[in-house]
Amino acid sequence: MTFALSSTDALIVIDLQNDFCPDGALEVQRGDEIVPLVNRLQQRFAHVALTQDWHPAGHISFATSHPGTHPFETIQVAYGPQVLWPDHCLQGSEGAAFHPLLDTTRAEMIVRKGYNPRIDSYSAFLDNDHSTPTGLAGALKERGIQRLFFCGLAYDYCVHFSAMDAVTLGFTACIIEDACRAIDLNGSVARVNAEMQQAGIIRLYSDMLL
Ligand code: VGL
Ligand code: ZN
Repeated sequence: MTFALSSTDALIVIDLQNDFCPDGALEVQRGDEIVPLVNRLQQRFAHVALTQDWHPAGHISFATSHPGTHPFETIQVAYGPQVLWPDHCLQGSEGAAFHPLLDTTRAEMIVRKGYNPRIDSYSAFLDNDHSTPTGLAGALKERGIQRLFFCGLAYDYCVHFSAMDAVTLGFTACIIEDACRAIDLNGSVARVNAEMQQAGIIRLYSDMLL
């Protein structure tokens, strides 16, 4: 199966930042491998948006903000369970910068998320309280975009939550599997695959687009 792309399709590149690549603060294994493929995919789309995880010091998702906790533990916060992470993607830091080989020239929007110190934001559309919008959905809808293709890091966190919210917000959502890499914490990949299948999210491979 191949996909014919049109001007109502957009590529959403999630968090392709240094801290999620090898030797980064919250390394996703082989996260850097997808950069050349993501660059080629961008050439195929009339619309490209990038997201950037963008946390202040002392962010609620950092284990260091909760004495006695450790990274990768889950705690309860006001909006529900929150996985705690190593400090990462600090606003303005080298770790928060895009991978140096990522082509950022084609993006018509760069959406920053996770800048509220008290709410984490995995999704490109809504904070983890599921009520504070980033504005991306409105911007895409105003441009007449209906179908979204997701790639980037991490498959089982920010890519997954973005695709799920996209469906809820009325978009058709597709994930380009080989243009993602996963954290895979406590079986998260198997869990999100089941959830995404249930939600009608289409998983495909880049050769269907290139
Ligand atoms: C992400 C954990 C914490 C991601 C961001 O981009 O998937 N994961 N912050
Ligand atoms: Zn984060």
